[in-house]
Amino acid sequence: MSSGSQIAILGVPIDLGAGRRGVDMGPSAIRYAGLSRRLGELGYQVVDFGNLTVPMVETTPPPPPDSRLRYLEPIADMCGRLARQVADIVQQGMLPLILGGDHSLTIGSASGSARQRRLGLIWIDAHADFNDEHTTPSGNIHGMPLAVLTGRGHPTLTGFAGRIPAFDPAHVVLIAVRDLDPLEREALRASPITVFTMHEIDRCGMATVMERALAIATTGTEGFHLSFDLDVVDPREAPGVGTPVSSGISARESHLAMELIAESGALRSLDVVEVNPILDERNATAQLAVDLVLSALGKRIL
Ligand code: EXY
Ligand code: MN
Ligand code: MN
Ligand code: MN
Repeated sequence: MSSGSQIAILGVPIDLGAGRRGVDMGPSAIRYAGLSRRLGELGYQVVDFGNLTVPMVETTPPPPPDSRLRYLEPIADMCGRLARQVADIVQQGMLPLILGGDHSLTIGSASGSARQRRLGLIWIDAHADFNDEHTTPSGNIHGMPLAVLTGRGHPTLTGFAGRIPAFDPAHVVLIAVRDLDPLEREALRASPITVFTMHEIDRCGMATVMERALAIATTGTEGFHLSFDLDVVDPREAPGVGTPVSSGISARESHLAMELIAESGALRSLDVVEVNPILDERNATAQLAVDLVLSALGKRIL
């Protein structure tokens, strides 16, 4: 992706997939932090498509208390519309930059980006998001998108890429995970997905992990989709997230990951999700999200 190319911004203020309200304000907080202006300063042409129309919790019938797929229908509808719009953006030769909103949206964004091409997937997140309706402890669909995209998901949520799975697990990498549910852990260990937990990052360093991850996501593919969940960053530096987990990666490690992604030249689409500005008095987390997007799109210190 070189500057001068066109970036298509699309907000998805969904929070039905999460267990806590607030991430629906993520797209506004990220725009407020100066995303378009700063992308323009980097030399990109920016087209802001506004926000996808999504249902609100206040106007959506609540799911049964014991539901293991909370808000399944409205989330599946959102994902279908999002996948179509992202596929159109790709067809127009622009790079999709999707702003969340909870992580369920990536079922649609990544599927839409992969519709006409075989992509790898790099998932940077404190969580694996690898639950399905049989393993979930919460029923929240933001804990399931990686399972759905790699073929383990409810039929209503799969197929938005025009094939199942949307991504070959052999080209999928999960980075910086540190919070796994017991049944989710078993499923992940049995999966071909490559997992670099916080332990591997501590032992080998982010540069080595990213070099290995980029090789997996780009060999035999036409590039990759990046899904970056802001809760991967240590909550002391990114407090404004929906599901904070202690002992995360630093903002600097996050920048290094994004700078190496930019250097690969293989980034085809990205989403930044789970920004919850009500938990953040200075909009610092949204500001970090913008800084990291710029690093992923080629901003250099020197
Ligand atoms: N693993 C837990 C669940 O499935 O409910 C928590 C998931 C949090 C997901 C956030 C978006 O990363
Ligand atoms: Mn996530
Ligand atoms: Mn997460
Ligand atoms: Mn292959």
